[in-house]
Formats: sequence, C-alpha cells, structure tokens
Amino acid sequence: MGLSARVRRTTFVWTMLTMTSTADHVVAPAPPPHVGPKPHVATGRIEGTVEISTALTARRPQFRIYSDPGPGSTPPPAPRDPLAAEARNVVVYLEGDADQFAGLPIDATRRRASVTQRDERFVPHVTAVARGGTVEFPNDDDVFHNVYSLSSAAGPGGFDLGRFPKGESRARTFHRAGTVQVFCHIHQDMSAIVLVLANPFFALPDERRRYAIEEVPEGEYTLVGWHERIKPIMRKIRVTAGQTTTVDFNIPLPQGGGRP
Ligand SMILES: [Cu+2]
Repeated sequence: MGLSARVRRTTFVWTMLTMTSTADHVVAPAPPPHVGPKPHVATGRIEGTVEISTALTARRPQFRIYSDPGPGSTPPPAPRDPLAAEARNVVVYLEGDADQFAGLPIDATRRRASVTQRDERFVPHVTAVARGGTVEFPNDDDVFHNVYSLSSAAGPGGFDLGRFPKGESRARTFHRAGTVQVFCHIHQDMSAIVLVLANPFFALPDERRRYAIEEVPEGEYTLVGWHERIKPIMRKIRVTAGQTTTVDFNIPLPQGGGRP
C-alpha cells in the first residue's frame, strides 16, 4: 500500500484507540446526564470578535489629552484605541439556567475575579463572575478607598466594605445573578460593574477584541452581548460537539453617552 494509505490507516487505528479509551473512561452503560460528579458532556466552543460602532463624541476630548501629552509629562496609561477600550467593557455570556448546565461542575476560575483601585479608578471597570463567585478589591493607591454597592443583586441592602489603605484588600461573594454597580464613598467618579452570571459560560474580549467561551455543552442557547450603555444584544445559537460556533457582535454605543 502507498504511503498516504498507510498514514490514513495509522490515523484510523489511532482514532479507534482514542475512542476505545474514551469509552472506557465513561462508565458503561452511559449514565443519564446530570447524574454523577463529572458527567461526560459533549462540548463545543463559541468564539468571535466584538466591534464597537460609534464616534463616542462626548468622550473623545478625554482621549485626545492622552494621545497628545506635553513634553516631559507622564500621561496616565491609556489605551491606544478608545474603541478597543470599550470592547474590554463588554461581556458575552450564555443566558440563564439552561437544563444543559444542571449538575455541571463550575471551574473555580469562573468564581474568582479582582478589581483593583488604581489611579482613583476601579480597574477593570467591568468584570464578571459565576454566581457564588468572590471578587477581591485590592487598594493599589496611596490614598484610602471605599467599596460599596446599593444594587439588589449584591444582596439585601447591598454592601459596604468600609475604607481601607494601600496594600489592603476586601472581598465580597455574590450569590445572586444580576448587575452589581460598585462605587467609592470617597471618590464619587469611581465606578465599577460586577456582572454576576447564572452559569460559567461567559467571556470578556481581550485586547484584540476577541472572546472565546470553551467547553459549552452541545445545545441551543441565547448568547448575549452586554455593555452597560446598551440594551443587551441577543443571538440564538447552536453549539455542536467538537465544533466552533462563530458569533461576532457589533455594539452600537449611543453617541455622547457617559457612564451612568
Ligand atoms: Cu476611592
């Protein structure tokens, strides 16, 4: 037989071995889904790009200052592209408590996040955790900061982590899905948002505006593109095992809008 046929045969045998080992790994007969500590679920991937489409008129002067620093001045660290910066404030997530999610273990990394107080801002401005997740709020500034919220998603009455100095941190655990707006009593223009999500299938775009949600159980879902200044964008999607579903979002920010 020719070389290519041999290669193909080798591949076939390897595939069979892989399948056999996979089959051995799963208890036979296959348990019903949602039962057992680690159900074997066929998963796929969702990925895409987030574009922000607006002139951001009212905010442009702020960025012009950064892009044209005077001689000898040290401007605060600023993104080269303000639109790319807004893409970092987008969260893409699967909606709701779909049946497909029941009994799935939630990766611990989906339940941890950190929002630093730096240069009298919360960094990042937007973060997300799965329900039950904990967010750390370390103070990296030379001045005291405070962290509080009145949002109902943060629990009855919200929370107030008090005032604390540089080098210290306070944490808050979020048990209810929803949008938590975070502020500082001392600096009124400081604000952050913690999006607490009902499931672990979410992502924030990277600096190239790309996002990816891994190991999503096969099925049909509503994928949401969220930004604080728009009505969430909903897309019906299907995730197929072993495949990548590509969904790009175009987020039209209202012109001249500031942060609420
Ligand atoms: Cu502050």
